Amino acid sequence: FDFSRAITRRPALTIAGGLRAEDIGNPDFEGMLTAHKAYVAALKSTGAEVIELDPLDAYPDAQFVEDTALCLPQGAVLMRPGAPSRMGEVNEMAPALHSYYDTVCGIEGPGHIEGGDILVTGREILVGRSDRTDAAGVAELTKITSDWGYKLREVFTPEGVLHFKTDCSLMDAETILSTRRLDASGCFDGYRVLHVADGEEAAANAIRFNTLVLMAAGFPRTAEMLDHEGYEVVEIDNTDCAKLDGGMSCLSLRF
Ligand code: CIR
Repeated sequence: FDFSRAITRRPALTIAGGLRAEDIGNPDFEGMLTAHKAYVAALKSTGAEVIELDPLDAYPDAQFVEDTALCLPQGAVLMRPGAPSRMGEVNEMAPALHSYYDTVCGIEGPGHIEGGDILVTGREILVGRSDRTDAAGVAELTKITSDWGYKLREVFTPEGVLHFKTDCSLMDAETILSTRRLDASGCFDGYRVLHVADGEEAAANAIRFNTLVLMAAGFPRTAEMLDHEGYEVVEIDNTDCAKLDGGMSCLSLRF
């Protein structure tokens, strides 16, 4: 959770074309832009460099940059999204990664894997199989990361949940913030687990970024619990991103 950089991409005017599991109305472009600016400002306030890429009108989900790559100290791995409409976002991300990394490799397929399903902890890489991430994608990533000395463990994203990290986030090397439903699967046994408050499941997609925890606004009991645990919480309006199933982690690649 110690990062010197983050890559973000400003939302495109075409955001209403973004994917969503359930239609609860179109996101508002201005609202999303304002929230995005607050998100970038919070990242920058920790002293990190934030690279802000231009919007991509052809890819309405492209602001959710996290799904296009996995950034590790040894190198970056370009993903192979399970959502066909998001496949082209990967090539759009490649140049930015090449300018910061000597080693950039990619998932060649036939499998699929999206960054939202990958949680890197202090001791391992957890990858949740989901509708977007399959066994072949996990196997290909395992090969790459084992060469870099990582232990990768395949786990499962709960039914009906978009990504593994929709339901969890890393608070520090040993501490995970999780929904009860995900923790009940046993995938975090051996970690210190903090549960989001019941009814506040959408608060689980947070990020620890240097000294801060960025979380979606509107989940007061979870925010208070994190505050009591000693974390410095910054709340960001996630109203419009939530309409596209997006949250705090999706909006940046952190390294
Ligand atoms: C999608 O369905 O792919 C986008 N509308 C939302 C992606 C959110 N990404 C993430 O949780 N890592």
